[in-house]
Amino acid sequence: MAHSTPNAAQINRTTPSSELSQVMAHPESFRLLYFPLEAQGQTSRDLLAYGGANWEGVSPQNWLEEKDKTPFGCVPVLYINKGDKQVVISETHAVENYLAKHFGLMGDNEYEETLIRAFHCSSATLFTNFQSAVVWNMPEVREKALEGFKANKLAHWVKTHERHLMDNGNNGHYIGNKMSLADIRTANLIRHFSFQPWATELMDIISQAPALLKLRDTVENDPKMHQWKNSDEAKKLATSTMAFFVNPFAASGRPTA
Ligand SMILES: N[C@@H](CCC(=O)N[C@@H](CS)C(=O)NCC(=O)O)C(=O)O
Repeated sequence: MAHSTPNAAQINRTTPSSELSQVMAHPESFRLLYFPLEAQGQTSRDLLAYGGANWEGVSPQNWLEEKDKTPFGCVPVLYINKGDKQVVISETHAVENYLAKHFGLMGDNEYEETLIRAFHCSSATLFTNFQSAVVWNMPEVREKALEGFKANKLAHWVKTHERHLMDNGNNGHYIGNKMSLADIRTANLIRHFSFQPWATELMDIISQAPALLKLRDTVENDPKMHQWKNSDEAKKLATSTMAFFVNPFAASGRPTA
């Protein structure tokens, strides 16, 4: 979709922060800038869809030009609008935490919120571990890195998350009996593995963890999530994500050897 990226290289320090906070508390619409892939942008999209927000997802048209208009030179970036005011926030965790809190997905009290942040952090960290150790590693060492990732980081994540989910009654949620940011992040992580060229071997490991599968299914079968995932936009993102990760270097212009 054509759009122009506002210049948010500098954080707004002229408008009183109390006014900007009001924009965040009572937003009229959102725009999320991310590449046309699920990956690191998908949890924010899911949160916007789940929350029934007035939002649109846009992709960079000319990334090299737009990069310097973002706060940290990377996406996702969330533009929050109210009247003629706009708040721009960046960094995945900041965006996801804001959206989740705004849509009531951070538990019922500080203890639950902290646990949700912990589960979220654990799954988000495994995602970045996987991306740097395997996906973006040099092609000649990738298979070996994958073996290490499966045996160590992934095995440990599966073991600990499965235990905590079982302790919560294997009800498809990390905390109590309701959806949270952590549930959505983990469902996306599992989905991310299923989009990889090594999906079968990664999913073989996760398939041995029934509570993790139950969580994924609970998130995906939630009526609001199901409707969003079956929209043309979401289906297109799933297709392009799968195609992208067959050879991520092809799109980035780095060596493919
Ligand atoms: N620390 C950032 C990292 C985000 C990130 O790595 N974004 C990637 C896409 S997944 C990006 O913008 N890559 C383009 C670039 O670095 O030029 C966050 O957590 O949001």
